[in-house]
Amino acid sequence: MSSPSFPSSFLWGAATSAYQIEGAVREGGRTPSIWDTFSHTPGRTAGGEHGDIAVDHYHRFRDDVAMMADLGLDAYRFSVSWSRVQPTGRGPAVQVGLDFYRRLVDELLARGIKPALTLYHWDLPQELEDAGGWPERETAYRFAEYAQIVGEALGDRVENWITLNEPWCSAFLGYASGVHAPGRTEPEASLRAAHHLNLAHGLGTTALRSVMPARNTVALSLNSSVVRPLSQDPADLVAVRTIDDLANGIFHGPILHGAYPRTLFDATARLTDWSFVQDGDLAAIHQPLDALGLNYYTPALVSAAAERPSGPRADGHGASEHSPWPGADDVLFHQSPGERTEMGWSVDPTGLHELLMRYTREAPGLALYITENGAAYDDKPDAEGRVHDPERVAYLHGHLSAVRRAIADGADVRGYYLWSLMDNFEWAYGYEKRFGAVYVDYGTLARTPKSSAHWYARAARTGTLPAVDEVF
Ligand code: PNW
Repeated sequence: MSSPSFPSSFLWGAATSAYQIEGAVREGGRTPSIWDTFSHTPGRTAGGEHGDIAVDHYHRFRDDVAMMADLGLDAYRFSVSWSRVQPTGRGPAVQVGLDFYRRLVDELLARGIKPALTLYHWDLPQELEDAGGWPERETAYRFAEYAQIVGEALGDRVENWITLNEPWCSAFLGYASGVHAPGRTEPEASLRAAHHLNLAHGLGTTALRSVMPARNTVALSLNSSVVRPLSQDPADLVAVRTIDDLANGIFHGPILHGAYPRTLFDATARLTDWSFVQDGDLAAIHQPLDALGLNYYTPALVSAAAERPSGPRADGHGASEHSPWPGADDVLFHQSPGERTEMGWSVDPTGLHELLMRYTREAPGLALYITENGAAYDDKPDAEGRVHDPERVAYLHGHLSAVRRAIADGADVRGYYLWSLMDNFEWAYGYEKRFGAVYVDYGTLARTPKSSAHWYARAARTGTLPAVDEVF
């Protein structure tokens, strides 16, 4: 049975990030980022795993680009390692670092693949963390300088730019729950981090525009949550509001509308008076965007809690006694119904449709991209070395169908980047969680497209979704 088509200009892409795939952490003058430090600190990542070698993309990028071309991808989203380009997080750039990305981009362009460059996917130069990290305002200024350097170097060949990936994770997993680098558990500092990430986005956008051709686009990627109430009880609806502010409004408020939600100030009043927001900051943050990137995996289900329960939380954000939701001690997270991926995240494509429609209302006329969507499954090669991943095919089919439905309902969705091109270092979970459409053998580092990669390649080629049981 054939399905309705996507617009012919729809971009079929895949995404990765620097620390998760590159390896070569000491080459070309690169210095440690907070993820090098964190992953080499005992007890921080599963099995003590780290990205020293990762999937060795730094040395294999030509083959990886050839593989993308074989899969018929239109677009590839990658990130730049800040400390490869500016080892101390300040001052002049290292040419070797910039050259790596220039070669990668040229290889992509030669194969007709559009690069989408993310400036910051969580790997802050350690020196900047030693000076205080994102809770310090200075880090936002450093980011703007770094953005300008990369914009000057690559603005002539990269059209699509993303300032930050998922500032929620940087601020709240990094500085509140501490399950991500730098592993700090300071609720007040995490709110300052969120504001300085917003400021970095705004100043970075302005810096990019000052050095790049006007045709280039600047966006950011949010892991905006779809937050649902456990019941229609008014207290549960307040819980939704609180989490929606802390997950979404704290970023899209200032970025899209030039203001933080008032209810966010109420919820966090016990922790901070927000006096770190200086005059002019909101105007600096509120820069026109060319597009908004949305990363979607699973919805959240919340209720009000009479008192904070003890024991591990059910929010799927990793094991920590410390909450990534500062000020929301009165909110309880529940496991959403339905089937789950290896991450324990429920599979629910209706959340993606809801998210796209929400941002269509929130930012009328703004182009939207899904800059990440995908799932981890326990993939294993069979006797012939083939990797069959019907669950991932079903996940992609369901979520791409939701995207198409949103387009039919009026959402201006321009493209989709599957997370991830290939298996890689899944942060605190190490290498055990496989998100790739391409399987990586961690012994040999050989790449083998899974059946989902072949399925996706067919979708990209035809602009329609093959049936889930079609295997290529
Ligand atoms: C995103 N959460 O991470 C990242 O952008 C990717 O680098 C990552 O590999 C991918 O999704 C899969 O995890 C997230 O706890 C990590 O809500 C954690 C959360 C959300 C996104």
